[in-house]
Amino acid sequence: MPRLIVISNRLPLGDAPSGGLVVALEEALTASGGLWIGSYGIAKAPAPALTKHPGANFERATFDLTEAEHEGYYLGYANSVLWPICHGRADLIEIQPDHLDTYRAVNARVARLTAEILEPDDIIWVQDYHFLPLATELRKLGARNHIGFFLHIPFPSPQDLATLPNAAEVLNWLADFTLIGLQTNRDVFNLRDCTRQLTDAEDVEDGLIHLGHRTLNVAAFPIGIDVAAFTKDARNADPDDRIRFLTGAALMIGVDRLDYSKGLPQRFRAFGQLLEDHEELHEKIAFLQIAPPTRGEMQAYQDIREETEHLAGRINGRFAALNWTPIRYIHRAIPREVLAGLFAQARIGLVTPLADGMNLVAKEYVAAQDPSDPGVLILSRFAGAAEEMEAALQINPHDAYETSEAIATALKMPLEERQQRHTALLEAITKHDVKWWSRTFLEALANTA
Ligand code: GDG
Repeated sequence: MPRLIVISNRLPLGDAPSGGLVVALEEALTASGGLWIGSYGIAKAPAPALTKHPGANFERATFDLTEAEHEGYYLGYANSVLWPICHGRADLIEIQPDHLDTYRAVNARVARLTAEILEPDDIIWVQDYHFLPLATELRKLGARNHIGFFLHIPFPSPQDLATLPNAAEVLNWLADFTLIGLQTNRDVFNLRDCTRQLTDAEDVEDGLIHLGHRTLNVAAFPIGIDVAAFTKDARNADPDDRIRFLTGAALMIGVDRLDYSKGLPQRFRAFGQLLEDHEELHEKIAFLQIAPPTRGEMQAYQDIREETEHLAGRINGRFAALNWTPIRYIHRAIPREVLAGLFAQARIGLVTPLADGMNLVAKEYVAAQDPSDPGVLILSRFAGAAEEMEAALQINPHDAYETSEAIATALKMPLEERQQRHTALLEAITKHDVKWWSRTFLEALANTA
């Protein structure tokens, strides 16, 4: 079995409970004597070679970034240009030529560090938008290995990608990967459309796109969760960690990194609309929003935090009663087991991003439900998960009326309909769970010429 090398921006280190990607990849890494490479910390002068970190079932190795690289590669080109473009927010991009230079330079260095330890039959799997040029850089160094790529976030439309000064270059970078995995069919369509419109690619028969001397190999591999493990966490959750003092109100939960793509202000406005239109629901619903901080050093994230806090305060100020707080807003991370128990307790899971590659919270909420009395998932049509989770109550998150009426519908939904929807959703997330995702991608990569 060829050795698997995974490259991602962050390396899972320490004893923290395993994240989704680790669960997905551990088996293949362990079985193949594999290696995971990722960034570690900030250093004045990055080490000239990868640093090894023993202690896992597979090898782990890291590289450091300088302060300037963190600024230009991570905060700059990756998160102030690529992230907003991929989430339909070209209005937020901050184009700075030196950030692109730094992004290229970090990718070139990671390629060089990888090439130093690379064997000819290793299989490489690169994760996410931090490493778009990595295959190009590895090819320049002579690597002829199978190199796969998976994009966790949406692939932009041609109109959005065209706002990049180097749109054609980005598409050419991608063509150097052996196989490109995207979350949904919509993303595959966008990538093909971008390549046709923004490069001099040629279409050949069977829908194959040729770019220079290479063929673009792209397909959808929707990522999933470890359903059984999450269900178990939910069943075993400590009852003391649940919300007490609901005084008869049904719990509605939202869990999202505090990112502008997640649509928190729109969600809060929709909840305000519900309370405005449905006085009979006052004190009958309590909304818990958990929103751990992320990328807090960036202005766009400080703005979304301020807007969200302002709205929560306004809605509570307007509608709260002595024994009822409409919105509980928590701006910090909650332990995973506690989260699973809260999902189980919640009558409604509210997942309303404006754009999202997949959205695992939607799948976790479904996995946590008691099949004999399940809650209702309200899901944005713009989450990648909407393609598979047709049995959710799907809404347009920009429409506060539609969203608020969906909440009212969910609260009234009879048991039989809740069960039918839950059975269909559970089937969908079980069919494409996280192990299916990694196995299917790696098989396809091995079989791509
Ligand atoms: C990217 C794409 C794609 C959240 N808050 C807490 C917490 N979480 C966990 C959730 C879930 C994960 O973090 C978030 O995953 P999502 O999929 O919802 O979103 P992103 O972080 O934006 O992930 C996304 C994903 O990559 C995978 O491809 O689905 O579209 O944007 O597992 O439960 N976990 C704990 N405490 C929290 O407070 N313990």
